[in-house]
Amino acid sequence: MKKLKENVRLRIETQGREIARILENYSDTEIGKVTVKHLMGGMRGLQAMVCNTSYVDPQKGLFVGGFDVPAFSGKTPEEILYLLCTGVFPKKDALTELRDELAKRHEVPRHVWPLLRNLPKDTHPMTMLSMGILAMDSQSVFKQKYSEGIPKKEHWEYTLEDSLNLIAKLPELAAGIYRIRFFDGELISYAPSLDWAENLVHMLGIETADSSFADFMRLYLVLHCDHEGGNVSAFTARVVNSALSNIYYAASAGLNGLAGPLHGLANQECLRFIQRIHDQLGKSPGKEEIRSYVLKTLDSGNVIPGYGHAVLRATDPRFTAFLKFSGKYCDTTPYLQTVKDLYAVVPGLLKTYKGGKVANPYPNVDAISGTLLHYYGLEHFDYYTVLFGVSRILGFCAQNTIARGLNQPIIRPKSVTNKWLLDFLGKA
Ligand code: NMX
Ligand code: MLT
Repeated sequence: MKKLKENVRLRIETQGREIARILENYSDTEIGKVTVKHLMGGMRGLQAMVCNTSYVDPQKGLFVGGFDVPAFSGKTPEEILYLLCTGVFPKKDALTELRDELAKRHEVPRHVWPLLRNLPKDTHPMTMLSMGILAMDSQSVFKQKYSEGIPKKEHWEYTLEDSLNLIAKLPELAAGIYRIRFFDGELISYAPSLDWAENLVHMLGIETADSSFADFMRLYLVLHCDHEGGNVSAFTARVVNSALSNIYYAASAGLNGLAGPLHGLANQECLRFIQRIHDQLGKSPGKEEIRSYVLKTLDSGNVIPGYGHAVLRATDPRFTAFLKFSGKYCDTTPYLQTVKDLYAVVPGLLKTYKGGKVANPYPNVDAISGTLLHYYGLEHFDYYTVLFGVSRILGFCAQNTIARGLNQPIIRPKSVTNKWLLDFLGKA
C-alpha cells in the first residue's frame, strides 16, 4: 500500500500547512454564533468541526473530494476509499495495489465466528456487526504500537493499517452475519478473483437471476460511504477515536449510532412502511389513498421514514442516483412504484405539516435503498443497515486516519446546566 500511504501522507502535510496558516492568522476569528437553540436543538446547524473527506451542500448534497454524486457514483468502493483518504482518484497501479492489499487481508479472525454463532437467534444483525468488529480489536496494530510508545506523528500510519485490515474483512464478516442470522449458518468462501463488492455479493449466496446485483452493490457501497463529519455515526466514531481508542472501537461505536431509526435504520423502516401500505391498500394503491395513509401516519405522531434531513434542503442526490439506476433495471416493481408515488405525495404534505416545522420535506437516501435491496433478493429488512454500515466504515476510517495525521485533539465540548444558562441570561 505504498502509493495509498504516500498520498495520505501528502494530504496530511498539505492540510497540516493549511491548518497552521488558519490558526496563525485567524485563531480568534468568529465564524458564527452559538444560540440557546443550538444548545437545546442537537447543535443543528452549528458549524463546530472540520471534516475534509466529504462535504454536504444543503442543495447539491454530498461531495467527496470535490466530486458530486453524479460524478463519483460510477466508481468502485475501492476507488472511493482512495478518494476519501487522499482527495484524488487512484491511478491504475495504485488501484491494483489497493485491491491486492485488501485481498491479502480479507480473512476474519477465527474467534469471531463462535462469538456471533452463540448470540441469541433474534439478535439484530447490526448488533452482530458491531460486536464482530469490536471482537477484532485484539488485532489492532495501533493498540500494540501505542503500548510500545510510538511517537504521535506515527499514529496515522497504524490507524491506516488497522483501517485496511478492518475494511478488507468487511465483506466476509457482513456476509457471514447474513448466513448465520438468516440461513443455515454455513459460510461461503471468499473468491480471490472478485473485487470487494463482488465478494460480498458472492458470499451472501443469494441466488438471483439478475446479473446487475454486483453493479447495484457497488453503487450502494459507494453512495453510503461518507456524509461529512457531523452525522451521528461519523461523529461518534470521531469522538471515540479522538481518545486514541483504535479504529475497531471507533467503528463499532459509530455503527451503534447508525443502528438508530432516525439514522441508518430508516432504510429498513422505509420498506416496512411501504409494505404496510401494500398490506392495507393493495399492491397498486392510488396516490390519493397513499396521501391519506401518510396523513394518518403523521396524525398518529410518527415520522415518515426516508424523508427529512438535518443538513439537506432538497432531494438527496443519492436518492436520485438510485432512482436512475432503478429506471435501468427494475422500474416496474410494485414497491418501486410506491416509492415514486410517495415522492410525488410526501414533500407536499410535509411542507405544511406542523405549520411548516419540517426543515426538509424531501426524500433522503433511505427512501429507496431498501426497495432496491429487496428487488435483488435481500428479503430480511433487518439486514439492510449492515450494508449501510459496511459502506460507512470507509468514511469512518478515512476521517480518523486524517484526524490522527493532523494530530487533532480529544473532542470534549463544555456542557452547561439549566442553572448556568438561566444565570447567564439573567433569568435565574
Ligand atoms: N416525518 C415527520 N416529521 C418529521 C420528519 C418526517 N420525515 N422529518 C422531520 N420531522 C419533524 C421532526 O420530528 C421535528 O418535530 P418535533 O419538533 O415535533 O420533534 C420537526 O419536524 C423538525 O425537525 P427537522 O429540523 O426537520 O429535522 P431534524 O434535523 O431534527 O431531524 C431527521 C432529521 C432525518 C432525523 C428527521 O427528518 C427524521 O426523523 N426523518 C425520518 C427518519 C429518516 O428518514 N432518517 C434517515 C436520515 C438519513 N440517514 O440515512 O441517516
Ligand atoms: C447520512 O448519510 O449520514 C445521513 O444522511 C444522515 C446525516 O447526514 O445526518
